[in-house]
Formats: sequence, C-alpha cells, structure tokens
Amino acid sequence: MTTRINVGEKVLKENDRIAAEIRAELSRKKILSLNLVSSPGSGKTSLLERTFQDLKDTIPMAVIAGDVQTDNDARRLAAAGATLVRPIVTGGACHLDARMVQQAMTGLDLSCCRVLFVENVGNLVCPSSYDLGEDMKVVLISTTEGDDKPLKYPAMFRRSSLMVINKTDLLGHSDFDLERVKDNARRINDKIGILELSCRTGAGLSAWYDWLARTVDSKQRRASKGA
Ligand SMILES: Nc1nc2c(ncn2[C@@H]2O[C@H](COP(=O)(O)OP(=O)(O)OP(=O)(O)O)[C@@H](O)[C@H]2O)c(=O)[nH]1
Ligand SMILES: [Mg+2]
Repeated sequence: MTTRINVGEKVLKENDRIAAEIRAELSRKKILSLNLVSSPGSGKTSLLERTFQDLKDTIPMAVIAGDVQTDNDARRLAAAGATLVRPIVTGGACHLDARMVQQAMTGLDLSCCRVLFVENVGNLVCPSSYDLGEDMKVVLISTTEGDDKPLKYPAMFRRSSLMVINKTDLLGHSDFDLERVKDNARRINDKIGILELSCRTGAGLSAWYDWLARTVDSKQRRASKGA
C-alpha cells in the first residue's frame, strides 16, 4: 500500500515555521521587514538605491538581495549606502524561501538597523506563496508591464500591502493606464495602498519616504507594546 504525501504542503508548512522564527526575532529587535516583489526589471533595486542614497543618514537600513544568478544587485545596493547588505544567489530557484533568509541573517548584526528590506527574485508568481517573516509585501509594477497585471497575478496583489507604480516618466509611451491599474489592484485587494513614482526622475519619491518613515514608527510602537 502506498501513502500519498503532499510534498508542496509540507514544504510550505516548514517554510511558515521558519518565517515565524524570523518574524519573532525581528520584532524583538524592533526592525521593520519589507519583502519587495515584482516582475523582473520593475525597479526594485532602483527604488532601494534611491532610498539608501536619500535616507541613509536618517534611517539605518539593511538589505538581503535575492537573485537567480550574480550578486549585481547586492553590489549596487552596497554602493548606494545600505548599512548592511547580504546577497542570496538561488542558483535557479525562482523565489526566496524563509530558510534562505534565515541563513543570510546568520552573523548579520541587525541591532543597529530599523529596516530590513528583502529584494525577492523577479517573478510575480512563486514569491507570493513564501512567507519570509516580513511585516509586509510591497509589490512594484512598472508602466511598461501592462495595467492588467493585478488581474493576471492576483495572489501577489492580494498578499501585498502596498503597490508601487514605478517608471511614471515613461507614461504615454505605451497604453498603460494609471487609473485602470489602480482600479484593477483594488478589485483584487480593496485595502492595498498605492504610490506612483519614478526612480529615474525622483517624482513621487517623497511620498514613498513618508510612507516608510510612518511604517517604521508604527513598527517601533507595536514592537515596544509587545515587548
Ligand atoms: N525610465 C525608467 N527606468 C527605470 C526606472 N526605474 C528603474 N528603471 C530601469 O529599469 C531597469 C531595471 O531596474 P532594476 O532596478 O534593476 O529592476 P529590478 O526589479 O531590481 O530587476 P530584477 O532584480 O532583475 O528583478 C534598469 O535599467 C533601471 O535603470 C524609472 O523610474 N524610469
Ligand atoms: Mg533587482
């Protein structure tokens, strides 16, 4: 007689167990963790570069940068002034999982940091299923990708707390419609926050920085109450 084991379910259960450990550790240290997800090339690293350049003297921030190959992003982020940077090269996996993040955190002294960004592998499908112990997922979408993406990849938009629409400097060069993408995202997740910006021109970045500062403060307050 054979017994069927749902391997996928077991893997995700183990992932959730490790994610809970990460979440507890980061809460103890009062560190906000944001998991940045998007299609390849939407601008995750560009947004982090701008954020480190502009806020590095105000908010100490660490980043774990995941890629299938190369540590290009980690090197870009170190050059932009991130307090701490760790690359993860998945060697083929199309998403990060909690074990990879926990391993990357080993030996990383986060005590001086108030934010840990995790830049996930560019992919709108698989990363939505893996909890990395983050407080929130932030999904980026750029104006070159098509405004129907929230409808086509609903899990990612449903599980994200904030949608950042990047590359607004390129609006008008395709038929991407700003109002339509917002409407599509809200049809999937009526609580999703929305920001629009351009990492190229800097338009809209101040609203992202305000959101980040507010979210860091609220994490500090929640973590202090729980302590
Ligand atoms: N025009 C324009 N280009 C941008 C903007 N933001 C990023 N880019 C360009 O888009 C390309 C991809 O940006 P990345 O920041 O590497 O994107 P990513 O999401 O980190 O990519 P992966 O890590 O490979 O998934 C680069 O050539 C950037 O210079 C923007 O606001 N406007
Ligand atoms: Mg990147």
